[in-house]
Amino acid sequence: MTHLVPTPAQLRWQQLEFGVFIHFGINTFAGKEWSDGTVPASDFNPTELDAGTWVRTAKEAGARYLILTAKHHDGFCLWPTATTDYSVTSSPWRAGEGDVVREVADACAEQGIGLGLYLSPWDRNADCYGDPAAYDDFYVQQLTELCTGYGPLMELWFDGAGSVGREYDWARIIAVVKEHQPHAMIFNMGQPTIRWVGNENGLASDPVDYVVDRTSDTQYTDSSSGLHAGHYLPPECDVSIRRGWFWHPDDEPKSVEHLLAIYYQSVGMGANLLLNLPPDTRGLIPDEDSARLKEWKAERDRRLSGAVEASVENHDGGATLRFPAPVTFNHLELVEDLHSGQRITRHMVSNDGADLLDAMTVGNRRIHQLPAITASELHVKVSGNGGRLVSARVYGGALEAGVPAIPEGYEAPTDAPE
Ligand code: FUL
Repeated sequence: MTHLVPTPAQLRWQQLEFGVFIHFGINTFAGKEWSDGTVPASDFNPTELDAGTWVRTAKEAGARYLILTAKHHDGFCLWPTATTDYSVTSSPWRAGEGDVVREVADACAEQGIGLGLYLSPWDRNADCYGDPAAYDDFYVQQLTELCTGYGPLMELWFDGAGSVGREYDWARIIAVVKEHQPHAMIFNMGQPTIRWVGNENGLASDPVDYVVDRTSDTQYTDSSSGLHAGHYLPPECDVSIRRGWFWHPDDEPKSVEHLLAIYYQSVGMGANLLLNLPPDTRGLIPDEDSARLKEWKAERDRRLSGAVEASVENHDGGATLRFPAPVTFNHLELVEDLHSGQRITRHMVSNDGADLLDAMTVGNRRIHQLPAITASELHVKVSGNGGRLVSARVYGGALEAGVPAIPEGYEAPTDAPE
């Protein structure tokens, strides 16, 4: 068993835990999830676009980074690129002088959160797409513009949709990132440093392994990555607050309960959560979505209130957690020391000889919701060579809180939307 260690940038990224995804572009105005590159650029005309409110909403929900679709599969560019006319420059918005990427980058910098960009490899507008060498040039130029024009980026999102069977010149593409944004995480393709969790429901499942053999467990497999045995690639769980990634008038935000279930099964399992908030045709996040986010954040805070920190004494095969006095709680949070890699493969917690839980990985942060119990000491039995906890705490601020569930029958859209 290998114990590949994270780079400092990977660890920092994992500790950010939660980011907001922004899907915004020509699709917003066409009412589509995927458009085919023929929707006129003149349709892009947000009436009240205010990137500062996007970032504020993200921050208020607890997000520590934001990823914007600079270009989706339709090829429409949210910045004034020199590579194509199919961009904000050909739109009436800000009289063709606007730059959404700039406004978002400035807002992120002002409000102190990290910025990441999504640049779809699949491009349904570019004339040169059918000529792989010419398109690699075009794509490298777009990526260079984004990597050099907008300050530090913390993540580049390379989406695999539409690219099955297509070989891009990943060595060249990744070299651009390495040269200009060496600390940025690379999502999913090329030479990834983080991976897709494998579904669009925002859900990880136990065990959440950071060292894996492959990047994509399902449909968007990248054959060119060259990854085989054992790479440290922590997962990111992407999901939209609505059904669609882009805004549609008849769509609605998920319930607080659904969002809570997602939180426990992503951040609470040691994976990052990337929650999409689609701005509407005004260029604003709909009020009902902002209100839902506030309720969700308040409920998370309520559940994770009344924290009592335990002292942690690691020993061979486990750890003893001691509280200053007997404490009543229904949440237990454990943090693994990841500096020498992810080592804990299983952990079992007991109190006074009674078993409380039996689960697999711990990782960056594992949150267990339990029936309320009072204890002054807990014993954690750990499997996995040299696994150590760095901290442990319990929360008892909402002892009556129920276990949230994903609504029955809910399934994220899976088919390619046309
Ligand atoms: C998918 C895309 O096809 C969707 O439109 C969306 O961008 C999602 C996050 O990734 O692969």
